[in-house]
Amino acid sequence: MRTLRRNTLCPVLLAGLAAVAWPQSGRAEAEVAEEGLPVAVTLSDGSRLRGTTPLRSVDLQTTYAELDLPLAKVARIRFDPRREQASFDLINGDTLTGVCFPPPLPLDMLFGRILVPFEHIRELRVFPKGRPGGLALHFTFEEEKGNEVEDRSGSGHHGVLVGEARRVETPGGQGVQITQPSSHVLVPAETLSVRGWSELTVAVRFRLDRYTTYGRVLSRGREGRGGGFGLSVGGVYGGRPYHGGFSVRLGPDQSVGDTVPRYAELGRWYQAVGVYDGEAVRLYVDGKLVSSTDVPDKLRGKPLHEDDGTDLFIGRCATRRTWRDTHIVGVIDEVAIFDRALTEVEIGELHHTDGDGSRLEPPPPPPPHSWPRVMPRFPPEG
Ligand SMILES: [Ca+2]
Repeated sequence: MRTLRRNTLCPVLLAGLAAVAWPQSGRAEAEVAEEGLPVAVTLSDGSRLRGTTPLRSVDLQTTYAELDLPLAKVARIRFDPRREQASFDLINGDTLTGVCFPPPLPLDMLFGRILVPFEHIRELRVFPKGRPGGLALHFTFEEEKGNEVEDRSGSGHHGVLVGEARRVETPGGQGVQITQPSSHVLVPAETLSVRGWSELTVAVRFRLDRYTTYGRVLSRGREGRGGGFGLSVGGVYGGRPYHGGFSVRLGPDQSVGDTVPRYAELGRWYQAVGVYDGEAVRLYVDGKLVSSTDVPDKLRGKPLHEDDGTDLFIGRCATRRTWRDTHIVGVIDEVAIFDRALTEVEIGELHHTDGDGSRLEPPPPPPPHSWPRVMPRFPPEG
């Protein structure tokens, strides 16, 4: 085990540890990997490290108490440049500030364990879900019975077909067709919440057969109030094309996102991917970046916010539940949600590569019977 010291933060030197930094046996490595919390560390010089840490808690001295905060309840820790204050964003949306002098952070990376002194750390983000690749929900709509929609990520975020939503043939086997205002796929609030997530990626494949007002493909919210994210492809309003976009909610009345001109032609399959990484909100269509909005300074790095009772609607708007034109008319397939920001390379692979690594023809036309599956694992950031 080695301690990362001042002026030794360059990736070249870190990589140089590779040959000597496999101290544990294979069994011990597996135990650490199973138990460790995924984290991303931003250092004072701006470089970023990803890995897992076996650290369970951090002491924080506030003006009123000394707290031993479980790291699994923390979304983000920020240190001010003079190290006089630390700010803890918790997964329930609370923020605590105080004085914090923890021991060096043990970080298990691709090449073994290093110790990162906290005086080098500007920001630490924690990903409490702990699944490989951060996949939190995956709907393929294949081989299912009744109205149940199975979450293939293993996270238990199952959904249900509502109203007239029904399974139909797609280039990826089966998907869900939506034709009625009262129809959608529902993942209820008690099943999935994105509150407190530091990062997010959502992906969906769809085909529109007719335009409605918003083209709201993925929508979190409860009646009258939006949730952690929303993704629209656009529609028609007053006879004119209506914009689409991807946005995230970072506070009760604070959303960040971008609007883009309606991009979906009728009758053609697309894949849309929305990403939030704390710094920017991005929208990709068919693997290519189409918009990017920087998060304002005062909101930068904030975790996602949403209220209790926030559902996920797939195929219609979750907030205007009584309106008759906020659904889509079309077909949806391959919905995936990750609790981390996928890189541009990973998004390209998500679009073009299936789990076995075989290449697919780029759309259009849609490939016949072999859509990409979400990859079970991802290479670490280089
Ligand atoms: Ca499918």
